Amino acid sequence: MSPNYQATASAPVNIAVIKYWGKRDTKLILPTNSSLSVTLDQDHLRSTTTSRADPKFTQDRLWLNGKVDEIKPDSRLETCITEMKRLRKKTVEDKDPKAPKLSTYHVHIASYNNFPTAAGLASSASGFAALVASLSHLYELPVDASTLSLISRQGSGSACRSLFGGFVAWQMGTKSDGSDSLAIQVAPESHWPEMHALICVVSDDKKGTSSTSGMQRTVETSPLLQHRIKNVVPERMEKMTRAIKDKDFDSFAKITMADSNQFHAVALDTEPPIFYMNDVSRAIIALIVEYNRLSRENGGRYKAAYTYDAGPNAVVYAPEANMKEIASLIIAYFPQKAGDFKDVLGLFGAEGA
Ligand code: 2P0
Repeated sequence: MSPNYQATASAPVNIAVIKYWGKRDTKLILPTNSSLSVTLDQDHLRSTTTSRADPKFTQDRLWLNGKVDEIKPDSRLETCITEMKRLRKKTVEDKDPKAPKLSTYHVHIASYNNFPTAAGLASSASGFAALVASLSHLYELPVDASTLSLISRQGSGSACRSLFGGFVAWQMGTKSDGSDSLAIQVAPESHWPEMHALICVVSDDKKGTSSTSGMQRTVETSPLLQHRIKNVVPERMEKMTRAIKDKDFDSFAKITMADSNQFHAVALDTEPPIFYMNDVSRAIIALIVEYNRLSRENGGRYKAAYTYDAGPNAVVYAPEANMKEIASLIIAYFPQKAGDFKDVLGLFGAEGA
């Protein structure tokens, strides 16, 4: 009987507070700017992936939410699997002649998301992070999460950030081979446990313009993106890193909302224009703006920060103490079915990654 080579890992979604939008290399997935995100710790928003290697398998195969998904030649999936096998050979088999030659076996991979895919909830981020984390366990790779992020990045850019918990930066890097375009942890979740996120599912329909094609249209046509890349993001990355290290929610909130606004502005500046937010998204912005204005007018501080990705759903970051009030306000103004709002308690990273 042959030994059982199998491993399971899970990874959560991350929501950027400084947005990635645009590639300078579409094959290697190298971004036009650095980005920074918060990894959400919640059972509702995770991908869980099991990988198995067996000399009897005749090809690599993938099941996504129980359905066979073709691994096309030269696809992002194939690239990630090939790169993981290469890393197994280089870091384990070449060093120890007795190590099983798992890099020569085909793999079967089964992955599940427990939330709607492609609704602007970053399913590709958690999906590719869980895939790479599970293969890393299977292959017992002696490498750190930043090294794995170089590979998950080639599955989906934002996936490099989901290999860490807490507050995570994707450093864009400058090299043309992508070897310095990786994720690092700015601070673990335990650094700022009061930070919570409320996900407001405005719509779980599939989005109209995919991030991959939308962002390249922006690169090709938006003059505003060039301004953002050169003059805006580098300073924001520094200020946001400082805000997180200092647990300065006022600065965190200001930069988060400004960066969400500018991301949607560059989408609108694209030819033809891209609209991700809808009327409900904009009404939630108005509510958070008013909530902050009332607090600040009375000598208080920012109490909440909204951010929107490539879809209409709102994510509201706030100190835990404000969350009940914010959820009540949103439910009062936007009556919904129970379960549409998910208070994401705490922050957490890919298990064992
Ligand atoms: C982000 N988004 O930083 C930004 C904000 C959407 C808006 O990363 O082509 O799915 O696979 O690298 O990672 C969505 O882009 O695109 C994204 P690919 P990805 O989270």
